[in-house]
Amino acid sequence: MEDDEIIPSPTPSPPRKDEKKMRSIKSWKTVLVEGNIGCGKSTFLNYFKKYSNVTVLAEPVGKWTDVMGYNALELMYKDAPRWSCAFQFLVTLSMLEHHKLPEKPYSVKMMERSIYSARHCFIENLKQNSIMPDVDHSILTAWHNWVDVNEDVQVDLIVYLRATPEVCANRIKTRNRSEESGVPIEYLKALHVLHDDWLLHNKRGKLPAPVLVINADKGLEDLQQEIEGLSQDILLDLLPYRDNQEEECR
Ligand code: TTP
Ligand code: MG
Repeated sequence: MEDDEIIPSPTPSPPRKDEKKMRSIKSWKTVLVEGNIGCGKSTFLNYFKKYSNVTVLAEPVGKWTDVMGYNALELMYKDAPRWSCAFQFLVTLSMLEHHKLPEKPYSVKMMERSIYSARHCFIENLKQNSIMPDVDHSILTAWHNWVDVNEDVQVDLIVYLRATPEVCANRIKTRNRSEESGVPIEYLKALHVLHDDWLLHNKRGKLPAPVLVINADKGLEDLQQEIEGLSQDILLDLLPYRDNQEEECR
């Protein structure tokens, strides 16, 4: 039996009226920044903070390390079979909060990660290695299926910062987040394969948006020029949306 069949998916409800309207006059876009732990997502996002029409939504790791005084990230690393389900619910909630933040007209929302990488990389890894109990996985999957069907999560571009696991391991070591001190290279290798399967090889179903792959083995400082060009593309690309809206207003 497929996991997805264990708990039946809910009946889809029609999109809300205002969501329909927003879609027809879309003047904003959402960009996801994805890639392995330590590949440089936060550094990449920081670069875009200087643009007034870009809203940068960094991953709220601080919230995950203090849930009413409990460090959920640390608990997950110390005892994944016990805590990974709770932790992944927390991650998914954080991501959904970011996906659903109201958009500003003529702006770009850039998010570190998404509900998609939580599902297709981290939860998938926990399942493939039988770390998360089946019942936990089934409930989490049912919840993700419900979101897929009922929430209007729009994405326009995925930037995949692709770095080799060894480079990520070095960066994790340098930044020294205490919870990650025991992260083994095998874990990074497994996540690397899962990111590739999802974003390069289309093994996890239809992608929500086109993927732009950046070789992140080079330090992002060395990629400055490439990122500069990319930022112009991302920002200028809003113009067609603006034209569409003007057309509709006529
Ligand atoms: P990342 O989401 O990869 O963020 P990062 O800040 O480490 O990446 P970068 O250096 O590129 O900015 O991981 C944050 C931590 O949360 C990491 O220890 C892995 C963990 N995590 C999960 O366990 N499950 C998840 O679904 C996600 C998104 C993160
Ligand atoms: Mg980060």
